[in-house]
Amino acid sequence: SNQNVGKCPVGLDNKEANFGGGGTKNNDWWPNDLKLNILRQHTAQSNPFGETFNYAEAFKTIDYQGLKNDLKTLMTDSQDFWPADFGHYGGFFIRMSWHSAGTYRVGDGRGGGGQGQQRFAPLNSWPDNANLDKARRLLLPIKLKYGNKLSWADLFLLTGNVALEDMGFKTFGFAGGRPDTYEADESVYWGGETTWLGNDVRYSQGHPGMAEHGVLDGDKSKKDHTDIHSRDLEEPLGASHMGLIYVNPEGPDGIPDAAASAQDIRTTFGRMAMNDEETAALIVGGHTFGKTHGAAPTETVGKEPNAGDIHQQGFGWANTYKDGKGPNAITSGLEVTWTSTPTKWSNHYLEYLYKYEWEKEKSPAGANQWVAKTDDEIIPHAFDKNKKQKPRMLTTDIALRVDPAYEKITRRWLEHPKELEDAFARAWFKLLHRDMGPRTRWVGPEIPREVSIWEDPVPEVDHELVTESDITSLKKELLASGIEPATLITTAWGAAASFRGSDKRGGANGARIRLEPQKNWAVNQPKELEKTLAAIEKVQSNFNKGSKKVSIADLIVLGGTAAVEKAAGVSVKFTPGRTDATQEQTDAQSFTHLQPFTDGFRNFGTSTARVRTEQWLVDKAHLLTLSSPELVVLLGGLRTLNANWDHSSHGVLTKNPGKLSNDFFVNLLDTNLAWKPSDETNEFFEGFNHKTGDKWTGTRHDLVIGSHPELRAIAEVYASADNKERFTKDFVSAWTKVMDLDRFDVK
Ligand code: HEB
Repeated sequence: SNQNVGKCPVGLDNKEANFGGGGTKNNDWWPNDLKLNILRQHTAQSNPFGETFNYAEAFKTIDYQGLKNDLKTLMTDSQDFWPADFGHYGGFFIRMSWHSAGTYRVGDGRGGGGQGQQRFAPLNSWPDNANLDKARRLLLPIKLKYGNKLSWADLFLLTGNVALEDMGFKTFGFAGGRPDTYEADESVYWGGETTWLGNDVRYSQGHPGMAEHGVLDGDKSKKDHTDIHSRDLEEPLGASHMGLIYVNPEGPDGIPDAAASAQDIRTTFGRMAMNDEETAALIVGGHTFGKTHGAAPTETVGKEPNAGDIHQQGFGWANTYKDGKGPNAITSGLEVTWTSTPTKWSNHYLEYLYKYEWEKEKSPAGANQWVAKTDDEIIPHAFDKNKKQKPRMLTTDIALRVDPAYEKITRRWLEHPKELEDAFARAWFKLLHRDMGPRTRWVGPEIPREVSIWEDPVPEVDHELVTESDITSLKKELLASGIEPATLITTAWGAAASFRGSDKRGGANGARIRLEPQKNWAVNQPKELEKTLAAIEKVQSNFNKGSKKVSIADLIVLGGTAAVEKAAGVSVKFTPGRTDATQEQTDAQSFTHLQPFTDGFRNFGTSTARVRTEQWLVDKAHLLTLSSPELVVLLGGLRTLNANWDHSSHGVLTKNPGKLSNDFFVNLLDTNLAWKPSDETNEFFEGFNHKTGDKWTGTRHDLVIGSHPELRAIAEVYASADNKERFTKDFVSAWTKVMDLDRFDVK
């Protein structure tokens, strides 16, 4: 039924079609071309609400209790198109929520449930998300009823929470406020593989998958598969295979080795910001509910939604095995029900995990799974009240018993179920909210009072804010503090530009640039930073002697802003109200993920094994939520401000360093200027202007502005004779934008 997939109905291949964006494109001709598309995603062009709609405000007015009641009713309101196992959709919906949030990864803060991306490819079609198209469709009436006040993003996560509550589990709370996006998020690197469930690329830098170690073909000459313990998953990926949220349930690369599987679990859940205890709690808690689906061999299952036929209306995985649903459903191809009460919270999962010994078996679909060595038939059948079965587990479940660290934790919970409840409630809440950013973004009546360390909390403002005249005198003092203006600028930039729009962590608020680990990052030049901070602290202590107070965080930003103002000759907006976090309020380990490998704006860093310098630049700009004009104007402007991280003159294409001007663009575009690589790394360049005699040096960060056609087109605008004012205005507004990226308290 799917032989038409990818083919044009009138016989033309898509690439030949010359309407609606068809045809062979730049991306086909030059696959390695630098792409800027991620800098123009999710604009008013794709969003039916345009620019002005404030979703969080809308959510505040929702009938929250009514919504929760509707969700509870739906839990047991089995629908013919996809009947509920055991008469309750709870397990199914928990899986939907978990898969929504579980794509989050600490490395770049991308993925996660914050934008409703499960509606779009590739996630809507990932093998691991099989049949969740039905879960989302079950929610459609509720989405349409609550409309603008309820995003899909919030709905996916709230539904899992309500499912837990309806099955007798007390959750830690819930916060709404996640606005939907209306196009696929292209910024997430899911891996380099071209096949579903492949993992040939993500491990090729370190240790490869098990197949290459000879485990699959029994080739003893290859390394032993215990080597998997050291296999090295590419950053920032969070899953062991393309198209999985985390790990293969059958074991690494499908091999039912529970101990090796524990290693993959530890790595991938670690990338999800979960420690051993949180990881075990999530798996135990989650698999207390529901079942897996593998009624028969998977050959009868059709294409995923994104490859489906037009008449399927967004549904995929059509299954022709009998009626293809209910007892005949095929999702993962595994056929396991963990507990005797799959629609009620209990400690049965751990009770059975330890009560029984387990042996390998094949599911009806031929997948590796485990069955208890017992005659106890205590597990209900999802649709036949008269049928009973033996307890079963996945390889990844057995991992919680065979791995010594997980075993210690789970045995404790076996004896102390209350501790499991507490751990699962907290880990589940963290899973759903980890990428929401500060509490000031959270809305709804169920926000927990207790503040968790992973929120990166900052203290509340407990003092009157500085006035305009205070600001004026503080600026003078900062500029007279003995710190170079360029250093005030790089310090403010270093603080503010640690922000990532992906998970809304980092930023200047909290002044965490003073704390571990940020104060020791190479990009922040630790020795110089210490001196700068000491000078700023002096300004603070002078000021705070009076009746008023100012925070270091505000002063760091104000110092940079004062220096920009002086260099630009125009006034630059400053919004006070930041506060200073303590080291105790800072999870130093989790902040290591924010450390930049490169920062093109400060001309820091070069290509890494798989990412070219200029790709890092675009990536950084994306994390700073910059458009391509903002990228260009900031980079060029900062060069004339002499704001390189190491005070080098790379890209400082001006005779007046320290004065804000469009000289960078004017000189870069001068046709008399010729560049050549200054060494074999192809990272550093020397330029000679044979007309003026000027000699410059530059990096790939600088030269890409002149070589990439779209960046160059923007540079031409800022180099134009009539655009000096526009340049200054755009630079200043981009600067202010970066300084205030984390100011959700005033947005
Ligand atoms: Fe899970 C289901 C795997 C974790 C929750 N899971 C499931 C399945 C599988 C899995 C394969 C089946 C699907 C079908 O349907 O067929 N998981 C898994 C793995 C892991 C996990 C491998 C890692 C180790 N889970 C998890 C978590 C959670 C969960 C963490 C939460 C928290 N799941 C779940 C649920 C279910 C599942 C609830 C059921 C669903 C239904 O019922 O439908």
